[in-house]
Amino acid sequence: MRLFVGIDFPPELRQCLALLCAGLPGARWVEPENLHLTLAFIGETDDETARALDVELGRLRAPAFDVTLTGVNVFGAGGRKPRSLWVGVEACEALVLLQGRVEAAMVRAGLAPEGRKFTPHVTLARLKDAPTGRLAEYLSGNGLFRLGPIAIGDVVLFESVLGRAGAHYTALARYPLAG
Ligand code: 2AM
Repeated sequence: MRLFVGIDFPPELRQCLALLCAGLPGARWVEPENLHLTLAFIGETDDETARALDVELGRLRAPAFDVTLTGVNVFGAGGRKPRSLWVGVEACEALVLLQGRVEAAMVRAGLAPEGRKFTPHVTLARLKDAPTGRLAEYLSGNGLFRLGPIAIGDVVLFESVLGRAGAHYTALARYPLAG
């Protein structure tokens, strides 16, 4: 099983985000139903570890909170070869706290923590040779994008199934945050 832990959004909010998924050549857009915020990528996992992770995530205690999505940006070698396009998240201590607790749950389940700095984001597209000028236009044209506050009431354990048309994400379990 290929797993990750994240946050999903209600369909109407995914539809708002999906409005950003157009107008850039070289972008392979994420399907609206797949739009999510990754807290921790786990990767290929055996059943026993997956069960241990489920138990530990079930023990996770963290408060529910609101997030606001804001702005658009790219990841990739110093901006010269951008490889993914994403929507950012306004600074949110509760989200950082939650991500730390998810990593702690992973470690208790016998998994290695991610190790890299958490940059909360919602990936909109993978980029392949997006023309520099068009990308700059896209980023400045959507720079004021803002969506929220969005109430986050649970954390989701997702399975990622890789198919020919790309990955499809299925929610395997939900862990409620404290009201
Ligand atoms: P990304 O969207 O920011 O690229 C499921 O694959 C999720 O896990 C993706 O949203 C992806 O984040 C994240 N992820 C993190 N590291 C990954 C990796 N090495 N391979 C695939 N996905 C990864």
